[in-house]
Amino acid sequence: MKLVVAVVRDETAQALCDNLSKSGFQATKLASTGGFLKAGNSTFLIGLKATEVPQVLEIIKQTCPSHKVLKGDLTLSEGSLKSAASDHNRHLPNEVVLGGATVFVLDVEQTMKF
Ligand code: 2BA
Repeated sequence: MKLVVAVVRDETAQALCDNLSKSGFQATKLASTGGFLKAGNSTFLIGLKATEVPQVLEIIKQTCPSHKVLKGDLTLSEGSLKSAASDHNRHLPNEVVLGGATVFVLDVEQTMKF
């Protein structure tokens, strides 16, 4: 048994929920906040068989493309990003590449449902 932990942009979170569900995978979506930009993102917990990991990684890869955010773009839709940028103004690079997903694959010793 494995646990895939995937941090994705909020903008792609609903599509990821839908695509995982369509393919028969159960997932839990947690509201989370990036430590650097302090903008909201979503963290998925996906419990699955080891043999299913490649399929889930492919779904995540296809659903969550990476996204470049330029300093000048921070006034656009990402409201929380804008305020994060003002907090971090001196440290924020001109261009931040928000990965489509940051993924961790962990071994699970035991799983149970009561
Ligand atoms: P944040 O921590 O808000 O980071 C957003 C983006 O800012 C990062 O995108 C990266 O491009 C940039 N960044 C982060 N720390 C930086 C620094 N010290 N200096 C310069 N640029 C920096 P991603 O790497 O795609 O990460 C997106 C989100 O995934 C992160 O949001 C965080 O919530 C999570 N994440 C990334 N790496 C992680 C890790 N090793 N452990 C736990 N969570 C991680």
